[in-house]
Amino acid sequence: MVSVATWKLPRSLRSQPPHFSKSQVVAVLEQISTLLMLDGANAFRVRAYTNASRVIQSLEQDLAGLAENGGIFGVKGIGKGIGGLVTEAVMQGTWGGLGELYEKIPDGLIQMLQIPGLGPKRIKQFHDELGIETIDELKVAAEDGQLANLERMGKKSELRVLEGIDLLTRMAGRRRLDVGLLYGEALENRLRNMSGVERASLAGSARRRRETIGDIDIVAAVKESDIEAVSAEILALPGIVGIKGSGTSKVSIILGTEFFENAGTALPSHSPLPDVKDAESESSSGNGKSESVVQTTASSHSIDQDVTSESDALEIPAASDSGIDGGVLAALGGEAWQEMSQTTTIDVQVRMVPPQAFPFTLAYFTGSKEHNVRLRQLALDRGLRLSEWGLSPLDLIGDTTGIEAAAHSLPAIDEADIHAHLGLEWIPPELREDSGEVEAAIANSLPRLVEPSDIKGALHNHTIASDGVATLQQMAEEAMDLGWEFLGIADHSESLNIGGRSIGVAADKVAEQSDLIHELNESWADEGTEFRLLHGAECDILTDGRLDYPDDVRENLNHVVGSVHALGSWRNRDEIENTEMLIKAIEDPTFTILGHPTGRILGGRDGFPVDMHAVLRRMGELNEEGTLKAVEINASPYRLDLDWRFCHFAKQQEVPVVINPDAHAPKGLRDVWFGVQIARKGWLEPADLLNTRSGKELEKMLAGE
Ligand code: DGT
Ligand code: CA
Ligand code: ZN
Repeated sequence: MVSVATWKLPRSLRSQPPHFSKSQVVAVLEQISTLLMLDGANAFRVRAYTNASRVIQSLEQDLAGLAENGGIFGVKGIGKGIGGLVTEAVMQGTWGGLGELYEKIPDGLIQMLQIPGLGPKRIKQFHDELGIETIDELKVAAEDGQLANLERMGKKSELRVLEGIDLLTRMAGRRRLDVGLLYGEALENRLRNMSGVERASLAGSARRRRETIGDIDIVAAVKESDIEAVSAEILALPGIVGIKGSGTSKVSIILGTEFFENAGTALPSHSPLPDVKDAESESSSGNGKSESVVQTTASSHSIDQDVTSESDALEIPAASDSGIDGGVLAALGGEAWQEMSQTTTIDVQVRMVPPQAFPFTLAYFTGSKEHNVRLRQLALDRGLRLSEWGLSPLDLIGDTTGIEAAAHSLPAIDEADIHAHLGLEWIPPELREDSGEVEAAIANSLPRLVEPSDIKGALHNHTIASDGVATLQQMAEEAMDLGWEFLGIADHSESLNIGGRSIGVAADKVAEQSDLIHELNESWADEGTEFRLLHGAECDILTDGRLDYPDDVRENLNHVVGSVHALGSWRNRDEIENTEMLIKAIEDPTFTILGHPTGRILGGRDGFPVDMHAVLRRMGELNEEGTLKAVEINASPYRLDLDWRFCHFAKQQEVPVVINPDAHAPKGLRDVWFGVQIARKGWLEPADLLNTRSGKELEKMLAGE
């Protein structure tokens, strides 16, 4: 169920002042004002804390200094009582009698604050009038119709509460890969910079690049004598909204968005895409306030100034003005979702292990479990015991286990050494799902996986002609900055409606866009720039399997991305019929690329039922007959559709795959990085993708030459 974020007063981890940082003090004051509201305190008292929190947040002077010399009492907006509280906290590390308030308010009420649209006042009302103390109780009461009868409520508000709970439940379980990596890599970097940490690496599903992440696993090499200090340093990180446990080898915490405040160099250091010029551009949607996990752009924008462009690698477009398309937002729950995404948290486990055990522990916690089981069996076949601590000959370890048995371990500096001891090539983490990688590693036939630097362009992107925010020229410039050779434009076809509004390009306007593209291409050719725009369209696949636009409109395009958008009808229809209709669309001679094949939105909605194997088999036949039919990996982290589980099958059927960012803004092009991760996870090599062709070659392929 819902990830539990209980509120606790922070404990000081220092032996002398300042005992707490400014952000810790600000967070506590903010929490007190909410707790007071839940407690029914008078409005003046509540406001005093809210104000104080804001005032201190924007203080230019050093808070520790002001607490020490009494200057805090002269700050406008800080009264005597709160001034005293802050002084005590900073100087002595205690919080007066506040503990009582924290104890008094039931955890369930705090958790209800995570329900979008629900504030302390309402929660208090439900508590006072119906005795509701948990989200589960609230849900029952709402389903029962009890909320509607309360004052200032009604059927509509009751429904909204239910929707909010539903949304929260869906989001609470797992996080999208981009969110997981943003947190995971930032934390990994922070750990690497801690003295006492010799090595640190992300493990678990995030390292394996699953499309969603349950919790973040990180392994750190720490000598026993340093464990206490490192634990303390981890627990003092900003943005910790809960501590689930802290022992001698493991720290389990819940991180919130404040983790990214002043993150500076802690942000991800690898550069997923070729270096790009700095991020001054359009999607700096300005509202630096709305830091949020899900809108990761926003959270990294506040720190853009002091980091290199490397960090925007993991950015996704802000949902507000430049970002995800309207359909995605609607599926996620619109504004309510945006609001909630700003308070989303993620669970993290950091495991500290002796340096010599590091590669073994990293391999173990990278998983997957199924993959681990295979490796352990392989070790046993060779008379070895593989564990998270080492790889030891059975005849030496006797009855000992765990770390004791590992005293006899074969040496390993990194995972490749472990795999070598087992007679394997090093297996990239993405492949460790026990889906044939062990056999391939034994046979020395692992694929040479595609890299972000292999990418030369992408084919499905939007401009202002439909629901994008940038012009052809702006999109092209961003593509060139990424070092690409081509960019395919595929604006929506005319019958597409979102929210009752047509957002597609009218059939009689398609030729205009064609002319513009032609002109741009000529000008680049004239100046000797090796770059071209390819003109396509994202044609709606209608429910009966026909494609939108008259035939002659489609015939004049470089490529046609066929996508299903009327998800409702397709989801309410049976799999066999969906499969037939999809295949009918694909068979249209103008059809080139199957866009977001199932329409799923991660954390939002499932795709429509379809026999993807049958679809890919048919596409394979059509390719064999000489017509190019490619399948898209939609690289938006909200979609990652085609699912990686079908990539290998597409490859076997010799269906070309194309990674498409479905960008609605220039920065959206960088989502291609996520598509590359999924392609790798699906065993794909550069030759399996259209993105790795030169612009010239691709143009010919699309023309059927
Ligand atoms: P998640 O967090 O649900 O997205 O998925 P993972 O893969 O990160 O799984 P998690 O966090 O439960 O555990 C991390 C890794 O630790 C997992 O991939 C493999 C390893 N592991 C955990 N439990 C077991 C186990 O019972 N047996 C074995 N062989 N490995 C395990
Ligand atoms: Ca995990
Ligand atoms: Zn699109």
